Amino acid sequence: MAPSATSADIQSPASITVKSPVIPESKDHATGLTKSASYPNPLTYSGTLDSYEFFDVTSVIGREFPKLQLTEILHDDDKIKDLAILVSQRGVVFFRNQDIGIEDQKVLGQKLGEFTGKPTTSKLHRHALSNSKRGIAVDEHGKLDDEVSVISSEVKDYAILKIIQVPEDAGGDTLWASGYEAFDRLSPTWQRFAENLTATHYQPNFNKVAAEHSLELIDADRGAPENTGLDFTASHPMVRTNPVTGWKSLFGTGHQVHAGWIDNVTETESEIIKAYFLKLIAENHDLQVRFRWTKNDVAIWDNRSVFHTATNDYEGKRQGNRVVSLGEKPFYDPASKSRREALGL
Ligand SMILES: O=C(O)CCC(=O)C(=O)O
Repeated sequence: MAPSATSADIQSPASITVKSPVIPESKDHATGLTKSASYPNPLTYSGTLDSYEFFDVTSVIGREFPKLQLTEILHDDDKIKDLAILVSQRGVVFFRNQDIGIEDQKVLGQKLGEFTGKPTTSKLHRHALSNSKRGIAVDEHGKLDDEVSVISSEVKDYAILKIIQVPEDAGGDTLWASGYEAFDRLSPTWQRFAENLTATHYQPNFNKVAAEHSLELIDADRGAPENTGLDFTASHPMVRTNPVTGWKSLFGTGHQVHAGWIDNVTETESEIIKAYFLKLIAENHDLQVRFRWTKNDVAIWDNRSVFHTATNDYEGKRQGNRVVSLGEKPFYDPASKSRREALGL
């Protein structure tokens, strides 16, 4: 999947400003205590959503609930927790023609992270650039909100995107690629190699766009205490363990390292590694899922373990609201398993 031509903010926000990969803090649900000296245990889906009609869009990524309204389950904590686990397992989950409003979209975003043990200090993301200062309302009453990024053709753990206007012509699909499956496609030798790499994620476009258009970037209080500053660089493990599933995912590739680099190798080696990992997610269409939006559809995905891009192939107006729940600092647990290994595939 090639990086979007249009988007300066197509990022995993949790991944671009955190300073170093460390063992995460996580909340133990049994004791309510925060533990920082060990890796979290994966969570188990309890089956509370099985009574709703659903289908898997591909074998490795994507599930759709064609009839379920998110507002029906919003106040059922067991179902929301199960939903978060499903999103982490399937990468992205789709819902059609949703009546959820922006305030409930925010409640959902925060709950998805909280119920799966995100640090208590991680809230909803406030995007450095794509925030209320752009003056784009999130609803019909003209409401401006820093915790919502308006995705507009006219002027990103869990991300919830509701598309409220689809292009009148056609197109504007979104594609997601599975980082779990990308890791599983590597040879064992390259898997061990990747597990020992870190990459510096770097996003120079925010400062560039801000300078070009005389915009002010938010440099503090972007939803988590670590998420500050305007250099937009962070070194992260190349292979990230998803704390919810416990599965390994290829992480340091795609748009977020386009301007970045692989640490501790030569520049040439860095470019070769980046190019190969990008090829892996962009050219294997059988680890991707493509979603054709209709009005008021919602997609929820886990930015720790999937890559995504919009498709800029339409003429008409397209608009949506995105809420992102910030998670933990990226980490790699050497004892974690690949998805295929964990599922016995
Ligand atoms: O517009 C889309 O389809 C995707 C937007 C996007 O990149 C995001 O929400 O992070």
